[in-house]
Amino acid sequence: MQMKLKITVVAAIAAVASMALAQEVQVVKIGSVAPMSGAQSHYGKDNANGTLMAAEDLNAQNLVIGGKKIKFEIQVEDDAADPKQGTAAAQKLCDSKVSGVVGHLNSGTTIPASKIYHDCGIPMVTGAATNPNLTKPGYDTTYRIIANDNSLGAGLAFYAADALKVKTVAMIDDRTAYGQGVAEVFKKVALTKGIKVVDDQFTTDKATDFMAILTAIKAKKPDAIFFGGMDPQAGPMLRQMEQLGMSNVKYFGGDGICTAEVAKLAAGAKTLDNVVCADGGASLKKMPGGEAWKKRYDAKYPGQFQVYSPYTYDATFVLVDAMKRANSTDPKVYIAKMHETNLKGVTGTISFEPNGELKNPSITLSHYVDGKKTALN
Ligand code: ABU
Repeated sequence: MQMKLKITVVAAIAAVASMALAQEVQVVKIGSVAPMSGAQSHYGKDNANGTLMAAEDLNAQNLVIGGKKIKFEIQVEDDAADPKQGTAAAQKLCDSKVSGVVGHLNSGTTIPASKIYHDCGIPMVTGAATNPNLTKPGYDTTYRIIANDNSLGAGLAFYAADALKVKTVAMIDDRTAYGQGVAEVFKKVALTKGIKVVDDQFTTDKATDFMAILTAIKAKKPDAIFFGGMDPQAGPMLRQMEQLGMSNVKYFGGDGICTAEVAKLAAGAKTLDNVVCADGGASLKKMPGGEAWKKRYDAKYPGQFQVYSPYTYDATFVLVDAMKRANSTDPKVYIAKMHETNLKGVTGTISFEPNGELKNPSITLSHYVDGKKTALN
């Protein structure tokens, strides 16, 4: 009788202890890093919004990992699209002991930062940086959930040659890892398709006056310009093309110009109608649940949608999905589960190649109709 009572008391104490443990809340920090200041801050805000929205949705699930209730907190860092600030932000996130990182946005910041995350053993998932060199070192900490520039540049070159019958093109890039890289891919594939490259110009990711290079290009009478760069340059460039009477010149670019903002920055220039750009994934219409997700996003962050937030949303879920499968939020433990990812996200089903690239990436070409980005495929 006494023995039975003892066992019951011990069982009750164990149950209370395990309930207390389950109720203990552990804060798990996830880093979000992108340009939050400067001319590219609209991309950065959109990226951070995707991650914040994911954390809110995950917190509503009251997840228990490793016996503890988990509350996710997002630590937003600003790398200002600058490689040096990018590595400083990466080191700060390592020092803050975040469990994972969503970012960076620019290839020029993401590539050097990826080594820092590798050295401190923290997985990073980018939903925006597209330079193929990112995954070349084969770090087990580096993942990308968007198509890379090999797909974007080639897709645009095929469309230029096959659908639009472009015969001559002038190249411009902003000398960043992304801009130069995507322009090189486009050029290489365009040449194989018989397109003649009549000029090769470059600028910077800070410039806003392109009159000199556009005037030089105009003299070569190209059918099209390919611009490797971002919208703070593409917008004014489109305006200046109109001022120079280059209204019939097609204008190609990758995901960096495929934003809502480029239409604003072009400020009514008719040349916006000549833009064909490529995103490294499905259009929102074709994403599973994409339109419903966008409605929720717009309600939370009116007027802030650009390009990458569905990917940063999914990137956050990818990290947490690996934590759940490992039953640990410790990056040194859950990292082993990253390669086994098979997650149905907003952007599609996400799984990885051995080097951390997305398996089966798709691209979407878009143009602008009445100032609104509209998918072509
Ligand atoms: N993917 C275009 C913008 C970000 C980057 O790769 O630099």
